[in-house]
Amino acid sequence: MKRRDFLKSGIALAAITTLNPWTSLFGKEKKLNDELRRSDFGADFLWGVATAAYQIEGAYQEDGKGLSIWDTFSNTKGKIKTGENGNIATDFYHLYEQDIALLKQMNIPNFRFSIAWSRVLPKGVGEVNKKGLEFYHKVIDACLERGIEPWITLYHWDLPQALEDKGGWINREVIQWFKEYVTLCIREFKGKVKNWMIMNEPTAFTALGYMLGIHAPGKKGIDKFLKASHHTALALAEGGRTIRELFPQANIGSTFSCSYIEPLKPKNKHQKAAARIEAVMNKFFLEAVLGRGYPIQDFPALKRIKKFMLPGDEDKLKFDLDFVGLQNYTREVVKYSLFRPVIWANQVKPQKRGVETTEMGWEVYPESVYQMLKIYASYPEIPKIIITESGASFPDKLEDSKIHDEKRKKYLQDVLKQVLRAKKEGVPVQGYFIWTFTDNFEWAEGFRPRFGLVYVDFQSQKRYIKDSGKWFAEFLSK
Ligand code: GCO
Repeated sequence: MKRRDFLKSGIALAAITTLNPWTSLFGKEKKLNDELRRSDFGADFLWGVATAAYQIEGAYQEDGKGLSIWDTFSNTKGKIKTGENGNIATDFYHLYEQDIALLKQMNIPNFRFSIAWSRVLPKGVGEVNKKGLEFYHKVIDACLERGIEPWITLYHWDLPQALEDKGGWINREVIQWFKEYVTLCIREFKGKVKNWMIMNEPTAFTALGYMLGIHAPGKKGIDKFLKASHHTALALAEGGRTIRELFPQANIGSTFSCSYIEPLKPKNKHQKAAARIEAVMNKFFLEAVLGRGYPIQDFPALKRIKKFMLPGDEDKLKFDLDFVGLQNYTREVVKYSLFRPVIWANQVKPQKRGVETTEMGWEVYPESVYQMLKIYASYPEIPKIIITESGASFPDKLEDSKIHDEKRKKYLQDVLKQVLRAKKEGVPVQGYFIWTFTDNFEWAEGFRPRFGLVYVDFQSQKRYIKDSGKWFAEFLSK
């Protein structure tokens, strides 16, 4: 049955059940075809929204904050597609109280945000900026006063520029620098915050920032990427050990980007191409922290990373996370390609496949999250999965102070059905955070792609809850 017919038959069934005295018999079917319910996921399931400091805070030079690589990058001509920058972003630095009140109004019980390293340590190491720490205390307190649980990401891509000037992730000393920063944050906030994520999507920031040069700091080259990646993987595990040592009761995770990857056709050359892409996109950092090493078997060219490894490093890559943060937006279809050396693989763009896409050009494919949950669940080392990001950008139109974002609402509902499907099959998925709370600065894309449940007029900084946000608030209220 086609999807649309399936929905139609659901409506018919629902109509019958309201007339029929045997309603309870139909209860199950009705539920399947009807709206989702929060209770379907169980009382302990975590619900939240996710954000990142650079994308929302603004105040990029206020109260002693040092510059980060994203401040430099977005203020460099030609780096951001729209010519915009994140200097003001959604001005969360000044509007946090109002935004957190809005979270409460929308019944959102968990709030994921990140700390800007250069706000608390302007030079990355050394002198501490008290005002920076104060700001995060205020944000945390504003959450706790309203019964909202804070979830903090320590590194969401905004490396202090002062550290980049010394080589950034390419300099092995970064492991020590990161440890110093983690130590400061944990000591400062452990009395108030239990949930910590060490890093956000290491694959994305190393590949986009150190291989392709399209994100900060704009560096290019395979060796730069591999070196930065190895140091990132070591810093991730070292960060985890540091938190554990200072705060044994902490709930420690890290977040990973992943896309369900399928070969164009079931032919050996395409399957092998898909495996190489999967090794880089999905497995690299995840398998390293799980103690499996780098996925060199799937992609032999990755063995070049060994050049940057010292004796003992293999063991240092492992850390036992309490939860793995799964972040999924789409799937990729991959084929063998003669024209892309080293990886010998190419993505078959959704536009070529004639499928529906989001404003980011990503295929709308909610089942990807189900497939990825099943894949994560097949690693015995993963104790618990939390979806720490999931969402979609579609063009939004503000009309009469309203935004009828049907596509986003449907996308989120379809994804949640897939999450529930996996959960019912025994996948240990225990939470779902929507990317994102308010529209914000979408990195090199500028402000154009809007992912929020809440619309932001970037001129006036006024917020309007979109229909998707109203639906989520209502869903959470039951
Ligand atoms: C990422 C980041 C977010 C993005 C989101 C939409 O995954 O890239 O965590 O900062 O804004 O994914 O692209």
